[in-house]
Amino acid sequence: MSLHDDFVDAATKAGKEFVEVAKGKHVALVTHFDTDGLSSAALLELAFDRENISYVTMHAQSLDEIFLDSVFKTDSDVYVFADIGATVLEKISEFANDKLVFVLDHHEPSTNDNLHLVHINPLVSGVTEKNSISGSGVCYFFAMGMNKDNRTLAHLAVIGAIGDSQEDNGFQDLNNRILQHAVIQKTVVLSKQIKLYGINSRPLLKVLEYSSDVDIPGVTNDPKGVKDFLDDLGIMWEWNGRLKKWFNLRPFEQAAITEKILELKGAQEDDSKLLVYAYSLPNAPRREMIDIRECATIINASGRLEQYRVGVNTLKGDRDAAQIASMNLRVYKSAIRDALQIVDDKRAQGTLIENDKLVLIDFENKIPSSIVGIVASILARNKIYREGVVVCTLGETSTDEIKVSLRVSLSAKDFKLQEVLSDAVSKVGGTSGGHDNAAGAVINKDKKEEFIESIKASF
Ligand SMILES: [Mn+2]
Repeated sequence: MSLHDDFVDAATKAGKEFVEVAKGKHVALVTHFDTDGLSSAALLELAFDRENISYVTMHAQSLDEIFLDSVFKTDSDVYVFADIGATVLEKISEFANDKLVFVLDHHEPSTNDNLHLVHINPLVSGVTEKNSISGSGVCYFFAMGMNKDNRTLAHLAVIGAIGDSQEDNGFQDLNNRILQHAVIQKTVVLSKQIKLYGINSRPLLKVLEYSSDVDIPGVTNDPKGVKDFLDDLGIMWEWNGRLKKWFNLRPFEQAAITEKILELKGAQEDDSKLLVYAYSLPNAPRREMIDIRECATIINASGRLEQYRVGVNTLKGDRDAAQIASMNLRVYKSAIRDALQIVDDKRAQGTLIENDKLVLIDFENKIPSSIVGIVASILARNKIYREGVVVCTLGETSTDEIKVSLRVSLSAKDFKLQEVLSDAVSKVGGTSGGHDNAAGAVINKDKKEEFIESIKASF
């Protein structure tokens, strides 16, 4: 048996064990707040429903003591952590006392000690390759142990894996097994498609104009070229005054566009780079969620805006939730635009802390604190700062705390951001976590100035 089989075995056995004790009882479910975490929640909730297990679901970006305390105060019969928990196993077991806990995760475990909890993790089973399986994938095999009928939920684990960027022109072994289950269940349709992003959500004209991934000669970044291109193929880009989208085209028109693009690219690149796998959800609650990549982006936005229930219910197929989720994506994108505008404004006013080692932006309460991390990542990736400049962003949470994110620009090496941050946090109190080139913390609002001074002194 391979290590992959060992892992699947461990996960399904745990699922079987779980259902025996949890049937007809109450479960507290805690998941990560990103697409993979929300997919884990949707998958497990549907599996719980099938067994008459009642539940309360909570979501978090990281597990601090206040949060764990509230989890174990729910007085549930069983506790399940999904796509979260592996990095704080000791802390969980401390709060759990003798309660029955399952941790279903794929993050690096904080200990190998056999604590008093069931920990299902590919890394524990010795599966060490990167991107082998997502948190929701772990939940999928666990749910298969609960009841084989849960194979109808495989598509949720495919969404989670794509949300965690585990797809790279196909999947690794464990994810691939899940994909096969979903394809057989017809909950995911697999096809090869020209590499155009936003194909179901943006008008065809825009999809072609912004096709920088493919870089079509005479078409990409050329609005007139796009129209000429479609005219030549005899394809109309609008109908009754509405701009057409890819799904409005007939299959032969889609094929003609694909062929023409491959022809225009000629011998420059081989087709395998231009044609990518497309994963579609035939039962998606809305058109723009048919493409799993787009669906994952939409779910992520609801998570970032702390509208977890909207994300989970959308994944469970709720049409009303899906409508709000689509709106949330627009809200999220505009929040990011606002944040970047604030940076420009502050720079113009000279109120930005910016030198050749550190850029520090205090967003106060002007953006949702849940996006300070992503904004720091965007700034660090944007090539506006030279390699190795540390970007620090701060924002106020709704509970009057300060969320801090640290990133290093252009993935410079030899940084120990987590150490630097935990040093600074240890002086003012609070919690921190992360790794060498991305770290985050939560501190008390009263300690903000002191903390900023300490970070400034660190670089
Ligand atoms: Mn994950």
